[in-house]
Amino acid sequence: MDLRQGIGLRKLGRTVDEFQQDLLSNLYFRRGTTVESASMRDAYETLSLTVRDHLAERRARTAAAHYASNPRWVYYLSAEYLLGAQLEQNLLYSGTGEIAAQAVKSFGLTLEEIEELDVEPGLGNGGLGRLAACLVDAMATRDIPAVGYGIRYDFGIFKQSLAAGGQAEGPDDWAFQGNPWEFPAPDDRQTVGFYGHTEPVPGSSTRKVWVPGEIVLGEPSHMLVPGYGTDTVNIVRLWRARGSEASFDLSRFSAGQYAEAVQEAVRAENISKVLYPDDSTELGRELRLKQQYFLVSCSLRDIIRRFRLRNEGWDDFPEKTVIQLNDTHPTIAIPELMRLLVDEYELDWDRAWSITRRTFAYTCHTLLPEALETWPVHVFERLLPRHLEIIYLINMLFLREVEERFPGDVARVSRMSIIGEHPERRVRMANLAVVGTEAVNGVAELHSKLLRETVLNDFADLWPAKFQNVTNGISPRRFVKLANPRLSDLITEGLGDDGWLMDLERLAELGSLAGDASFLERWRAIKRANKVDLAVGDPDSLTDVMIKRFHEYKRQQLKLLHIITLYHRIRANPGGDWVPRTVLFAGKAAPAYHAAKNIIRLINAVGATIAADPIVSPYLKVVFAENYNVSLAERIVPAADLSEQISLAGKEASGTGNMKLALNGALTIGTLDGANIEIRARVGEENFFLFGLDAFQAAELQIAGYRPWEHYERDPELREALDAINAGLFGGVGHDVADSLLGRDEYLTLADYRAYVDCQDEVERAWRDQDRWTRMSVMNTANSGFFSADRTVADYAARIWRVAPVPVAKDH
Ligand code: NBY
Repeated sequence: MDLRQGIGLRKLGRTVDEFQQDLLSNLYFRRGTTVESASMRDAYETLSLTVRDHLAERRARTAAAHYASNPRWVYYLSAEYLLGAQLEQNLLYSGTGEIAAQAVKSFGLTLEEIEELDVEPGLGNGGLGRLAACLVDAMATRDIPAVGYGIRYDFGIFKQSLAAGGQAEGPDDWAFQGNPWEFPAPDDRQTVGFYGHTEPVPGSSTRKVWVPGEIVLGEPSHMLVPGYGTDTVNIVRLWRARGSEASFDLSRFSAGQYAEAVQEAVRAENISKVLYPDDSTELGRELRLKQQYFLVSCSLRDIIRRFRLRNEGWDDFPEKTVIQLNDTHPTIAIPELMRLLVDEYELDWDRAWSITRRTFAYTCHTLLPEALETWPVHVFERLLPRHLEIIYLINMLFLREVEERFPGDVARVSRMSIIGEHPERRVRMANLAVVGTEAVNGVAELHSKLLRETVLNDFADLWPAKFQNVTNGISPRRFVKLANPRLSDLITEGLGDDGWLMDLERLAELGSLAGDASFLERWRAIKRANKVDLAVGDPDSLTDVMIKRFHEYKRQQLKLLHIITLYHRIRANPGGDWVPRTVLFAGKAAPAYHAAKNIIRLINAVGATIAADPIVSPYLKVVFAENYNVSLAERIVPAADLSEQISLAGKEASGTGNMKLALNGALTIGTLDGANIEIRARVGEENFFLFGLDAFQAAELQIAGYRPWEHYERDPELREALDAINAGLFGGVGHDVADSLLGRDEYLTLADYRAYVDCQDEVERAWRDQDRWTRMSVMNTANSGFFSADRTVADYAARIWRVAPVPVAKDH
């Protein structure tokens, strides 16, 4: 009998009583404990398992639908996923929130207290990792057959705390008490090789045999990724490194050499031990390249296994498979697929290359030249000798093509080469990613344009059709419905139903309510209530937030100069009619990025000086919230009045926090950078505070020769701010920050200072008219529907992936 057709599952609880029974049965049979002896942890695990079952049931139907249709699959390869807390999300997506709340109440518990035990898997650094999470959410919501592949790091992004006003880092042992959301799948484990040497294959000029010097196992587990308002449940499959059974040396153990006995296993397991905190400049650390290859090797074999379950031969592979590379981190997948096809499956080179190129697509997330990954050739040669040979051959054939198109253009050939020669020989991963893929995209209009015109200009000349834009987006479920329930209810009431959660452009209908006084009153009351919940400052003050990774190009230091200027103005005129402001910073700095950590230190020093000042503190408060992560973002975003998006134009690829804040009714003060430009175009110039140089002007200024010192001399308020730092007003902290601004000021902070401060004065004028402000706030929400990740995914699906949805049958 075919189980897939005949037997249905016993129904999962849909009433409070049934849900209670499911809880009990999971408590007894899966937790192995009793009501009398259950701990809070048992309650959390039991509830999670019970909710998970609802998704797992949908997962089974999803798999059946996918199996039946043998569709074209999207495989998203990403070294990072910032999935956020799971319990609250899965209660919502499974539609069990109400009955679960009542069921746990009968045990004397509340959902809120149980949710506090839910630890978010911090398997990413920032925007790139959170984008991956929003895209897999949207792919499931759009019924696209997809698998996200990643690494199951034992330790996620470090925990940040403040010690003496500076950033301290601690380990993030996120799964220390277990993770009820993942399913281990040891049968699908893979074997990965490293090091070793290659040997020729007699009679073949392209095939080689790679004899690795180290073998590591990759063991997958998956987390469920439910769609919203649909029955699709996709998965994210995460690989964890293990030593093989043979890696335990019993004879050494017996001889008392305990550390030596396990050293090989430890070495293997270190591969997935810890997420690299983006150090912005690549230090060429071998372990990171090992992680990348580990992810790629396990994932490609899994993708091929899945393909061969359903198909024969290789010609269909690019028809049935698209592999999206999330930045260059998984780019070794290109030579790895070539190696598998040529060496292991014995395809000839040209056929393998044609398949490979048609299978991959690449998303770039940066414009900073120093953030483009390169690896020293000698590191590659040692760790992945066969891959380096393949890269050399790819490069030789590619450069031949370039020479034919641009005869005699030696400079162009050396710029485009996958191997850079100076100052040392390095593999340029972005070049490899462009050469080995069918489509390349940036993440906002300006970013994609600058990629074509600057960083990847030579490639765009050669293959103009390959380059596309797909503007980023965010999940409205997590960042409006879950984060901001009050606003969600008001929106649903205003629009008449909650269809906007799957069709965010419908928010435009709110525009007509922006003239309704009672609607505005409620809108304002919600913002205030969210500020009360956040509890960082006076809820009636202007809550001004800058929440993102710390990086000089993002210019937290510009915000700081503005704060110091406000401080001076208030001190000079204590009786003035000042707009009370609470400035909230949150974000992590890479542990080795000293300039960014110095800015954090100065923020806290300035905050302390202000807090201790009886004249200024009634009007101005500076708060640094520790350990910014997805959960904290969900609390801050709904409470923000003003969103700081003040990067130097031409540096921020897109930004996604800017979208979350605008969608929740914060007004943006920002430069013409990344997606700010598209936000402004949609919400309207009159509802956006624009200032500063544009990308073109910034580049011109750099070329003409920028002298920050002149701004210091010309602008008394700026001079006063920098002098105050250097005079030790903030506990002697910040000389390094001031020196860097007066020295090179790489990101033109001083050049934009006056425009920024004047624009902040505009902000305060708008704030004084609360009706006007609230209307502007509504218009921001109403016109941000474009920034749904559902739209982003629809764009990828139509223009890059060429995939169609596969609906999953409802359970009857
Ligand atoms: O990707 C961010 C961009 O800065 C932001 O503008 C964009 O909105 C977002 C999504 O497209 N990039 C980003 O978050 N990058 C990283 O987190 C990252 C992580 C690791 C490394 C480099 C960058 N690394 O080299 O290890």
